[in-house]
Amino acid sequence: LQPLPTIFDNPIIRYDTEDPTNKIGDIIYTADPAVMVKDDTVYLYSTHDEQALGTNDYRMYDYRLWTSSDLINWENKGAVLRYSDFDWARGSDKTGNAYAHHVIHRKDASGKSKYFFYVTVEGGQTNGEFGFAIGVAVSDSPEGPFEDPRAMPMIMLEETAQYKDHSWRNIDPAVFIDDDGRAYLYWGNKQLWWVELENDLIHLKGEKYTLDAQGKMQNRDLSNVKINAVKTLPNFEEAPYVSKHNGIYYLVYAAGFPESIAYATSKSATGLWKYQGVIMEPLPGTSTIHPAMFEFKGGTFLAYHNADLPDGGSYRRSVAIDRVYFNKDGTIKPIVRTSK
Ligand code: FUB
Repeated sequence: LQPLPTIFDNPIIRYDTEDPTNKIGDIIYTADPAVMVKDDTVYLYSTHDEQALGTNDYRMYDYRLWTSSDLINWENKGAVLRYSDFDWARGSDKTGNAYAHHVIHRKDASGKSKYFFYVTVEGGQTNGEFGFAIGVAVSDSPEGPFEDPRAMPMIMLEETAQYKDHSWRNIDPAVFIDDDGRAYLYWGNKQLWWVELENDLIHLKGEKYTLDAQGKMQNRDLSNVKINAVKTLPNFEEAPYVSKHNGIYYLVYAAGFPESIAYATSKSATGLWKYQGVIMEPLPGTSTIHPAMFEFKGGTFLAYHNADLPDGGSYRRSVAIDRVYFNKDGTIKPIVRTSK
């Protein structure tokens, strides 16, 4: 058995290239890691920063997939989903920026695995106001192609209308499937929200709708849907990520601005979340940090992003991984950042 890595050649994603070893080619900037583990393979889905040097805004059009069986060697699987794959995605600047996302898998009734890709893209508003919305695309393969089964977002601006001033309040989806099979969608900026999902993982629990002749959702009615706000997380900024380790539920998130990584623990996926502190301080050169905590071959790891590639910055970020170590009481030791 190969020992699990404790030191990483961070950032782990450096080049966009035909070379599947990710060792040569043009520099690629990646951010917002979301990790899915299946059959001894780690599927790391990242966003993709394409901003020109010296310009201060996000330019993000597609989602990239990187796979590994040892967390050291990464294979570049290219772009597996784009904002333009969502018919409703369109921002005020006629683009549809593809912000952070999450990918999970679950077997359907016939025992076949399905892959669910939750995204943040601009568009989909019904009231003429532009903002970010959360959607989902589904595939039979972790490498896609992913298709939008709803043809409309899951969460739009009106669902969180208490925060009217804030058009990017519905970002950063993370889905957690509990041991009893119930699934929850978490998301938010400044305010953390969660909602239970239907078994199909593409509708909100209680969501009503009709289908038109083309099978597209219409007449959406959320009057029976309960959208919950979590109030116990100090400095919650964005990027929630829920996972379970040794019987404890963990919620890691980006806190404050510039962002650090903080976390909370709970006895259930629905809270009450108890704040436990900061495990990584803000990083040089980037105001965001976007954590994802996952288990692989018996170890626990934290993926996040830094700005450590040449010409890196807040809009030219890079995915990194480090090891997570727990204290006996389940609290997390401060993460030690490594590089080679
Ligand atoms: O990458 C765009 C946004 O920056 C993400 O949605 C946030 O989590 C932050 O990383």
